[in-house]
Amino acid sequence: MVLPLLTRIDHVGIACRDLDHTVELYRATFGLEVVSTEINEEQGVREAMLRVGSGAAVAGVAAQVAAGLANEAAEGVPLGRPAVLSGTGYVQLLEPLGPDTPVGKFLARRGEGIHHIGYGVTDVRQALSEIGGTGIRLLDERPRHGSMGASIAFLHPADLGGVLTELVQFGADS
Ligand code: V0V
Ligand code: CO
Repeated sequence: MVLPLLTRIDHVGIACRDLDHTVELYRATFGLEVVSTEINEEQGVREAMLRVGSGAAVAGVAAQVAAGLANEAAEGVPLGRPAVLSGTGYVQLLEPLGPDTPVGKFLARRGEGIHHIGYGVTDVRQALSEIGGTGIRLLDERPRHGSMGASIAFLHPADLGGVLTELVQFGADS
């Protein structure tokens, strides 16, 4: 097994009642732009992915660090936190397709807010096998179709401290 199984934070899923309104809120407040909008019937959602961070800016900071400049001088990033300097993540805004869907039920029970966290994995099938072997309940025994062509699978929140957890693999046939 290659550890750790989780390679990055891919996205934070946020339940909302009105996708268009919430997209506009994130654009007006943070300047975030939508890179993908999809309807996923199987998951019961209309969802938008908003990219946080850009490859160019990350590369710029990384180059400064590689050149030996103090991190504090380069963007005020403290030393010893390379994760801050690399990678791109997403905010996933989720509007339910109906009340009897995962996000519809969540909204009725808890209201708007953070619904799940999605972590990158190298091989979602392998990760499911490894994680299932630890006794954590798998909500998906096999990968499903996710946003932007990813293969995804969910783990039960009751076994993970109340956090609905999603595994995300890009570049696989799901
Ligand atoms: C429900 N519960 C949650 C939760 N949703 N806890 C933490 N985070 C959540 N998001 C708790 C709820 O408070 C109850 O706890 C208990 O689970 C049962 O609630 P329920 O309303 O009766 O719901 P269930 O059991 O029918 O379904 C809950 C699960 C379901 C998590 C099993 O939502 C599910 O299978 N979700 C996975 C699929 C999904 O969420 N898809 C939408 C995102 P107490 O009160 O009993 O303690 S799609 C997506 O992210 C995509 C496409 C992508 O990223 O590409
Ligand atoms: Co998600």
